[in-house]
Amino acid sequence: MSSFFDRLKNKFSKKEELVEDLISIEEYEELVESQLITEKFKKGLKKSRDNFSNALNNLISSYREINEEFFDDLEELLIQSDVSYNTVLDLVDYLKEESQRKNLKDPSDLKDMIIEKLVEIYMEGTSKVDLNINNDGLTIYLFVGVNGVGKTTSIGKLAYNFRQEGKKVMLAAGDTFRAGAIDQLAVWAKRSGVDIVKSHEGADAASVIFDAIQSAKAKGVDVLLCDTAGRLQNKNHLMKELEKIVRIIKREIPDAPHEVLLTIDATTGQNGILQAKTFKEVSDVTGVILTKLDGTAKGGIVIAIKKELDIPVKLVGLGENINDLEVFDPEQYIYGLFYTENKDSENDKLEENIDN
Ligand SMILES: Nc1nc2c(ncn2[C@@H]2O[C@H](COP(=O)(O)OP(=O)(O)OP(=O)(O)O)[C@@H](O)[C@H]2O)c(=O)[nH]1
Ligand SMILES: [Mg+2]
Repeated sequence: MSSFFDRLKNKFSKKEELVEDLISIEEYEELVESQLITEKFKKGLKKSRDNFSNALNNLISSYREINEEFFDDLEELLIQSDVSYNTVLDLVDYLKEESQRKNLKDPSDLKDMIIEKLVEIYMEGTSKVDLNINNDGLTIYLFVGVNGVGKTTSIGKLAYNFRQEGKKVMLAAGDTFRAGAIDQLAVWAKRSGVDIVKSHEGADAASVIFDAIQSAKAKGVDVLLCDTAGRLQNKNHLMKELEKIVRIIKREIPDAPHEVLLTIDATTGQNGILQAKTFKEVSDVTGVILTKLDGTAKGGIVIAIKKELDIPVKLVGLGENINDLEVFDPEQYIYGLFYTENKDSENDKLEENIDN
């Protein structure tokens, strides 16, 4: 039987579909679109992939046989990639048992097993979780998180994505706290070609969002994206402000906010997880946006979020450009993390042929 990873690879290389010449224009466009997304995941996860694959290859080639020391080094490597501690212990226990059971001696025999077990741990009960949309009227998303994680940037990118889908989008400048925050959001509104409701620095954030909801209703907006100030979980007055914002949104539309998206900077690693845990206790977080994956070599953080926070990752930031925000797809992610360049060169050639 082919391994999970082989099956994944077949799925994303789509060779069979390419050779079948009778596909409709819609199917063709869908195929090209899905390959573009695959490319983005591959590119955005390059650092993590290089780091992990290289380190794993080095480790494997530096040991002649499987022994305790090898497992210690492997543990360290995985922990450094931000796979959570408990997951690493489980994984290494499993490898020890399997290598004894199958009487394996050569470390290279463990390589596929490590990757496949990581995939299995991650995929346990996981599927792609779509963003919650209110089909009968206004959809409201609230963006929360500590300072500098990428809330405002993600709003700009998501606004652009929704616009591309033909939705009418509005932004609410609910960060009235940090100097320059309102202007920054206004720049994103312009870039993505959507409306913005704003007030002045120091204004009451909840009242800005209240005004935005009124305006969005009046103008028949589909999606309202609400920016908020970056706040540390121990700053009480900012946490109270967040509660007030949620209260006001609910008073206007009882089912809203349809998503409370906690933004986490992937480069902060385990620290980001700790912040997020406290955050989760005070707000009703419905999903995570994991930003700056392109800037970290520690893509294992996705596994830690799954295991320790139990909140679905809904969106990932794979770069700084407007089209670098993608809906999180566990299979695309795993593929981007583990695929190897050489084996795919055949597929790249096929892609070049499509482009020409
Ligand atoms: N490389 C990369 N950079 C990103 C990504 N997302 C955001 N950034 C950068 O991160 C920095 C901070 O982003 P902001 O959107 O201002 O973060 P914020 O959470 O709104 O920050 P505050 O408003 O200060 O709390 C900016 O320089 C962004 O360009 C990403 O996915 N990849
Ligand atoms: Mg911001």
